[in-house]
Amino acid sequence: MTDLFAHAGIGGPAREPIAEGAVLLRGLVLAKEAEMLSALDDVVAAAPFRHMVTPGGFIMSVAMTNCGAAGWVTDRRGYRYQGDDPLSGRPWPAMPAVFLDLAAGAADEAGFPGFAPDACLINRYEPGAKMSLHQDKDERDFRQPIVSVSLGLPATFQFGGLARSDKTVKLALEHGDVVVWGGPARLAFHGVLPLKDGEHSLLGRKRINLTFRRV
Ligand code: MD3
Ligand code: FE
Repeated sequence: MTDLFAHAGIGGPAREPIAEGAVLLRGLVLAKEAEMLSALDDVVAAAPFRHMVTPGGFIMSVAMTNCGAAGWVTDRRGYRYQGDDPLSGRPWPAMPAVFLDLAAGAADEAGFPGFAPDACLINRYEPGAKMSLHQDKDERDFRQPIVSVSLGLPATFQFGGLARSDKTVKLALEHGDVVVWGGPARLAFHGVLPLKDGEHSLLGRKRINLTFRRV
Protein backbone atom coordinates (compact mmCIF):
# COMPACT_ATOMS: atom_id res chain seq x y z
CA MET A 1 0.00 0.00 0.00
CA THR A 2 1.27 3.49 -0.76
CA ASP A 3 2.12 5.82 2.11
CA LEU A 4 1.35 8.97 0.12
CA PHE A 5 -1.84 9.62 2.05
CA ALA A 6 -0.47 8.67 5.44
CA HIS A 7 -1.36 12.03 6.96
CA ALA A 8 -4.93 11.53 5.83
CA GLY A 9 -5.02 8.28 7.77
CA ILE A 10 -4.89 6.06 4.69
CA GLY A 11 -2.10 3.52 4.83
CA GLY A 12 -1.23 4.21 8.47
CA PRO A 13 1.02 6.82 10.06
CA ALA A 14 3.95 8.46 8.24
CA ARG A 15 7.08 6.37 8.80
CA GLU A 16 10.37 8.19 8.62
CA PRO A 17 13.49 6.02 8.82
CA ILE A 18 16.10 7.74 11.04
CA ALA A 19 18.80 5.08 10.99
CA GLU A 20 19.03 1.34 10.31
CA GLY A 21 16.42 -0.14 12.71
CA ALA A 22 15.01 3.22 13.90
CA VAL A 23 11.67 4.55 12.66
CA LEU A 24 10.03 7.88 13.53
CA LEU A 25 6.23 7.93 13.59
CA ARG A 26 5.52 11.64 13.75
CA GLY A 27 2.43 12.66 15.68
CA LEU A 28 1.27 9.09 16.31
CA VAL A 29 0.12 9.99 19.84
CA LEU A 30 -2.07 12.92 18.80
CA ALA A 31 -5.18 10.82 18.16
CA LYS A 32 -4.99 9.45 21.74
CA GLU A 33 -3.47 12.54 23.36
CA ALA A 34 -6.18 13.19 25.98
CA GLU A 35 -6.38 9.55 27.02
CA MET A 36 -2.58 9.32 27.24
CA LEU A 37 -2.29 12.44 29.41
CA SER A 38 -5.08 11.32 31.71
CA ALA A 39 -3.43 7.88 32.16
CA LEU A 40 -0.13 9.65 32.84
CA ASP A 41 -1.75 11.76 35.59
CA ASP A 42 -3.02 8.57 37.26
CA VAL A 43 0.42 6.92 37.17
CA VAL A 44 2.15 10.02 38.57
CA ALA A 45 -0.44 10.36 41.35
CA ALA A 46 0.44 6.81 42.51
CA ALA A 47 4.19 6.99 41.83
CA PRO A 48 5.45 10.60 41.83
CA PHE A 49 8.42 11.87 39.84
CA ARG A 50 11.69 11.87 41.76
CA HIS A 51 15.32 12.70 41.04
CA MET A 52 17.34 9.50 41.32
CA VAL A 53 21.03 9.25 42.20
CA THR A 54 23.58 7.61 39.90
CA PRO A 55 26.00 4.97 41.19
CA GLY A 56 28.65 7.72 41.03
CA GLY A 57 26.64 9.91 43.42
CA PHE A 58 25.22 12.49 40.96
CA ILE A 59 21.59 13.58 41.18
CA MET A 60 19.96 13.22 37.75
CA SER A 61 18.51 16.43 36.28
CA VAL A 62 15.71 14.37 34.71
CA ALA A 63 13.01 13.32 37.22
CA MET A 64 11.69 9.79 36.74
CA THR A 65 8.95 7.36 37.59
CA ASN A 66 7.71 4.09 36.07
CA CYS A 67 4.68 1.96 35.40
CA GLY A 68 4.38 -1.70 34.51
CA ALA A 69 5.56 -4.92 36.16
CA ALA A 70 9.11 -3.58 36.40
CA GLY A 71 10.62 -0.11 36.70
CA TRP A 72 14.11 1.23 36.01
CA VAL A 73 15.87 2.64 39.04
CA THR A 74 19.31 3.92 39.93
CA ASP A 75 20.92 4.51 43.31
CA ARG A 76 24.40 4.20 44.86
CA ARG A 77 24.15 0.41 44.39
CA GLY A 78 23.72 0.59 40.62
CA TYR A 79 21.19 0.60 37.76
CA ARG A 80 18.50 -2.10 37.62
CA TYR A 81 14.86 -2.95 37.02
CA GLN A 82 12.73 -3.80 40.04
CA GLY A 83 9.06 -4.58 40.66
CA ASP A 84 8.61 -2.20 43.61
CA ASP A 85 8.83 1.56 43.76
CA PRO A 86 11.64 2.28 46.25
CA LEU A 87 9.79 5.44 47.44
CA SER A 88 6.64 3.61 48.53
CA GLY A 89 7.78 -0.02 48.74
CA ARG A 90 4.71 -0.92 46.67
CA PRO A 91 4.54 -2.32 43.11
CA TRP A 92 4.76 0.29 40.35
CA PRO A 93 1.33 1.31 38.97
CA ALA A 94 0.06 -1.05 36.28
CA MET A 95 0.75 -0.13 32.68
CA PRO A 96 -2.39 1.67 31.41
CA ALA A 97 -4.05 -0.11 28.47
CA VAL A 98 -3.77 3.03 26.32
CA PHE A 99 0.05 3.00 26.85
CA LEU A 100 0.31 -0.68 25.98
CA ASP A 101 -1.81 -0.32 22.84
CA LEU A 102 0.15 2.67 21.61
CA ALA A 103 3.53 1.00 22.16
CA ALA A 104 2.51 -2.32 20.62
CA GLY A 105 0.88 -0.57 17.66
CA ALA A 106 3.97 1.56 17.01
CA ALA A 107 6.30 -1.44 17.24
CA ASP A 108 4.08 -3.38 14.86
CA GLU A 109 4.10 -0.46 12.43
CA ALA A 110 7.91 -0.44 12.54
CA GLY A 111 8.24 -4.17 11.85
CA PHE A 112 8.28 -5.61 15.39
CA PRO A 113 4.99 -7.51 15.74
CA GLY A 114 4.07 -8.93 19.14
CA PHE A 115 5.97 -6.35 21.23
CA ALA A 116 4.69 -6.73 24.82
CA PRO A 117 6.49 -4.19 27.02
CA ASP A 118 6.57 -4.94 30.76
CA ALA A 119 8.20 -1.64 31.79
CA CYS A 120 7.59 2.01 30.99
CA LEU A 121 10.17 4.51 32.24
CA ILE A 122 8.74 8.02 32.41
CA ASN A 123 11.21 10.91 32.21
CA ARG A 124 10.33 14.52 33.08
CA TYR A 125 12.55 17.29 31.72
CA GLU A 126 12.30 20.82 33.05
CA PRO A 127 14.28 23.65 31.42
CA GLY A 128 18.01 22.80 31.57
CA ALA A 129 17.50 19.08 32.25
CA LYS A 130 19.48 16.77 29.97
CA MET A 131 20.45 13.16 29.49
CA SER A 132 24.09 12.46 28.71
CA LEU A 133 25.08 10.07 25.94
CA HIS A 134 24.42 6.46 27.05
CA GLN A 135 23.32 3.02 25.87
CA ASP A 136 20.23 1.19 27.17
CA LYS A 137 21.60 -2.20 28.09
CA ASP A 138 19.97 -3.17 31.39
CA GLU A 139 17.46 -5.34 29.49
CA ARG A 140 17.95 -9.05 28.77
CA ASP A 141 16.99 -9.38 25.09
CA PHE A 142 18.29 -6.73 22.71
CA ARG A 143 16.22 -8.23 19.87
CA GLN A 144 13.26 -6.48 21.55
CA PRO A 145 12.90 -2.85 20.45
CA ILE A 146 12.40 0.19 22.69
CA VAL A 147 9.49 2.48 21.84
CA SER A 148 9.82 6.14 22.87
CA VAL A 149 7.02 8.71 23.11
CA SER A 150 7.65 12.46 23.37
CA LEU A 151 5.16 14.86 24.98
CA GLY A 152 5.28 18.57 25.78
CA LEU A 153 8.20 20.86 24.92
CA PRO A 154 10.39 19.87 21.97
CA ALA A 155 13.87 18.48 22.63
CA THR A 156 17.03 17.97 20.64
CA PHE A 157 17.87 14.31 20.66
CA GLN A 158 21.38 13.04 19.83
CA PHE A 159 21.88 9.71 18.18
CA GLY A 160 25.26 8.07 17.53
CA GLY A 161 26.73 4.65 16.88
CA LEU A 162 27.81 1.61 18.87
CA ALA A 163 30.89 3.41 20.27
CA ARG A 164 30.64 6.49 22.48
CA SER A 165 33.14 8.27 20.21
CA ASP A 166 31.08 7.71 17.01
CA LYS A 167 29.74 10.88 15.47
CA THR A 168 26.20 11.84 16.47
CA VAL A 169 23.32 13.31 14.53
CA LYS A 170 20.72 15.62 16.06
CA LEU A 171 16.99 15.15 15.73
CA ALA A 172 14.15 17.34 17.00
CA LEU A 173 11.55 15.31 18.91
CA GLU A 174 8.20 17.02 19.34
CA HIS A 175 4.94 16.55 21.16
CA GLY A 176 3.22 13.43 19.85
CA ASP A 177 6.26 11.85 18.20
CA VAL A 178 6.94 8.14 18.62
CA VAL A 179 10.23 6.43 17.75
CA VAL A 180 10.85 2.70 17.56
CA TRP A 181 14.48 1.71 18.20
CA GLY A 182 15.27 -1.82 17.12
CA GLY A 183 17.75 -3.87 15.14
CA PRO A 184 21.18 -2.23 14.88
CA ALA A 185 19.82 1.00 16.47
CA ARG A 186 18.95 -0.80 19.69
CA LEU A 187 22.41 -0.44 21.24
CA ALA A 188 23.31 2.92 19.75
CA PHE A 189 24.53 5.70 22.03
CA HIS A 190 21.96 8.45 22.49
CA GLY A 191 21.17 11.43 24.68
CA VAL A 192 19.12 14.60 25.03
CA LEU A 193 20.55 18.17 25.01
CA PRO A 194 19.56 20.56 27.83
CA LEU A 195 15.87 21.39 27.46
CA LYS A 196 15.19 24.90 26.18
CA ASP A 197 12.64 26.88 28.16
CA GLY A 198 9.23 27.37 26.60
CA GLU A 199 5.54 26.89 27.23
CA HIS A 200 3.57 23.96 25.88
CA SER A 201 -0.20 24.42 25.65
CA LEU A 202 -0.99 21.15 27.47
CA LEU A 203 2.10 20.42 29.56
CA GLY A 204 3.50 23.85 30.41
CA ARG A 205 7.27 24.25 30.93
CA LYS A 206 8.22 20.62 30.60
CA ARG A 207 8.84 17.64 28.39
CA ILE A 208 7.76 14.10 29.23
CA ASN A 209 9.30 11.08 27.54
CA LEU A 210 7.96 7.56 27.90
CA THR A 211 10.15 4.59 26.96
CA PHE A 212 8.52 1.19 26.65
CA ARG A 213 10.77 -1.78 27.23
CA ARG A 214 10.67 -5.55 27.51
CA VAL A 215 13.06 -6.10 30.38
C1 MD3 B 1 17.93 4.65 21.12
N1 MD3 B 1 15.37 8.66 27.02
O1 MD3 B 1 15.09 6.83 28.94
S1 MD3 B 1 14.08 8.70 24.10
C2 MD3 B 1 16.08 6.71 28.18
O2 MD3 B 1 14.11 11.54 25.59
C3 MD3 B 1 16.29 7.72 27.13
O3 MD3 B 1 14.10 10.85 27.62
C4 MD3 B 1 15.54 9.78 26.13
O4 MD3 B 1 17.26 7.66 26.44
C5 MD3 B 1 14.49 10.79 26.45
O5 MD3 B 1 16.87 5.77 28.23
C6 MD3 B 1 15.55 9.40 24.73
C7 MD3 B 1 14.72 7.92 22.68
C8 MD3 B 1 15.44 6.63 22.90
C9 MD3 B 1 15.14 5.80 23.94
C10 MD3 B 1 15.77 4.59 24.05
C11 MD3 B 1 16.70 4.19 23.11
C12 MD3 B 1 16.36 6.26 21.98
C13 MD3 B 1 17.01 5.04 22.07
C14 MD3 B 1 17.34 2.94 23.16
C15 MD3 B 1 18.22 2.58 22.20
C16 MD3 B 1 18.54 3.43 21.18
FE1 FE C 1 18.20 5.72 26.70
